[in-house]
Amino acid sequence: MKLYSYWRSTTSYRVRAVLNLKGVSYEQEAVDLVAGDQSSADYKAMNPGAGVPTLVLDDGTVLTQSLAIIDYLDATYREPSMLPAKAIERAPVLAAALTVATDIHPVNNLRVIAQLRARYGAAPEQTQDWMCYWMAEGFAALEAQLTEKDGFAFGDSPDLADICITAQCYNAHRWGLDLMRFPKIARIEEACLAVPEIAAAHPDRQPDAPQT
Ligand SMILES: N[C@@H](CCC(=O)N[C@@H](CS)C(=O)NCC(=O)O)C(=O)O
Repeated sequence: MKLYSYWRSTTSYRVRAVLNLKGVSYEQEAVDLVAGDQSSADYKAMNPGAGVPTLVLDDGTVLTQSLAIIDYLDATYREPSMLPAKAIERAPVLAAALTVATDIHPVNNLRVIAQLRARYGAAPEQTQDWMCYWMAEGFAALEAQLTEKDGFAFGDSPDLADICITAQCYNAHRWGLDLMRFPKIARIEEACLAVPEIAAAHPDRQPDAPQT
């Protein structure tokens, strides 16, 4: 299978982490978001949402939306599971993952920042303030939801919430949000990055990341 992704994309990071945890082999095709590759006609024919990731299966089936891709992977490659089997335990994990995926990420997306700049002339410090404001709002809500004791968000192995949180932490560092204010989240990131499969999904380790 082929994953269309961008090294810095947190939604791509989520899917890479799950593919790695489940031991699924895949090739990556870089979609350069800064160059605007996501808006090309060819790419939009595959992913009309003009975002990464897109997963193309070996039979040519195209999957979009990181959480839908993860759901497919979780149903197809059962171990390790990304969600608890019991509905009562699954709900809080999904709630935490969705806090990242639907409350934080959309207002922090590249296209939103581009519009803030283009329509309102936002200066770099204003876009940084915007990014950190929404991440801090979401992280404060998350911090109150998580049952983390000394490691993962809810259980004793990484689940969907851990993956979404860890990916979002990359963006938090990138934009200068101090994670000391969110000790559970900081510990979750540390625990997740100690897992080799998740560490291998980190943006800096992707083939399209700038080589330093
Ligand atoms: N909800 C979608 C969001 C996909 C998305 O927009 N990804 C970002 C990168 S993290 C992107 O491609 N942005 C491109 C843009 O805003 O132009 C998902 O979870 O897959």
